[in-house]
Amino acid sequence: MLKIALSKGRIFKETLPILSQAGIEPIDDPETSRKLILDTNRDDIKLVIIRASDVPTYVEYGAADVGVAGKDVLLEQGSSGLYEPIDLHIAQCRLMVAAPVGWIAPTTGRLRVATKYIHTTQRYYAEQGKQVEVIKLYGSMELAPLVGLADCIVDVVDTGNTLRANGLEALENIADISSRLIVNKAAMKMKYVQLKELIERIRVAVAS
Ligand code: PRT
Ligand code: MG
Repeated sequence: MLKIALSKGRIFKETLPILSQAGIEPIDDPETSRKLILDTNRDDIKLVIIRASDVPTYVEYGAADVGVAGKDVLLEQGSSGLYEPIDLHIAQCRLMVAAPVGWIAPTTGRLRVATKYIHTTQRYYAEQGKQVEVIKLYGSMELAPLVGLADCIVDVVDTGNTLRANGLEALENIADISSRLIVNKAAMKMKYVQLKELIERIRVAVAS
């Protein structure tokens, strides 16, 4: 049995055509079903539906053999305990610093940066030798500079519509983001034949 961990929403939607090309079709639709473990047309493969930020954890602990996770999540949580064999080129976006339009960074004092990517943000500024105060948020980062909680934010940006709607603009690109196939290291040994086959099918599907 192989378990594939996926999050609802854009990752599920964009992974579905790849799985389909690889010969895997879910029986239930996670957007309408309340089931968290979905059967597929293959009785040796199940899909496990979890929060995007929990996918690396499930795969690292072997609760799922493989998963699909955004590079933003992998950068933030560290992925040294995982194999990351394929860039799926889906759910693409950029991890960026954004601030109110016309904002000029102060030359003295500590910058206050609101984000859910606290480790990545800390690392980004540390590499530039800048001391910043990172404020951890769980969502709606765009609000923080508007109400004086922070000077700027670090968040993923796709169209930029959310930034624009809130009078913010992107200033610096920290990383180009896409979703990756991740694989449990022990499973790669124990279920080598099954996993190798799955990975190769997905590789072909992504290339086509
Ligand atoms: O469920 P949970 O809230 O824990 O997770 P999540 O919100 O991170 O999940 P989800 O499904 O929203 O995102 C999953 C992955 O998709 C992320 O980890 C990214 O790798 C990737 N991705 C790609 C994005 C976006 N594009 C994106 N635009 N994730 C989030 N957004 C947000 C962005 O932060 C902004 O607030 O969508 C909003 C709209 O973006 P604009 O620029 O198009 O307006
Ligand atoms: Mg979300």
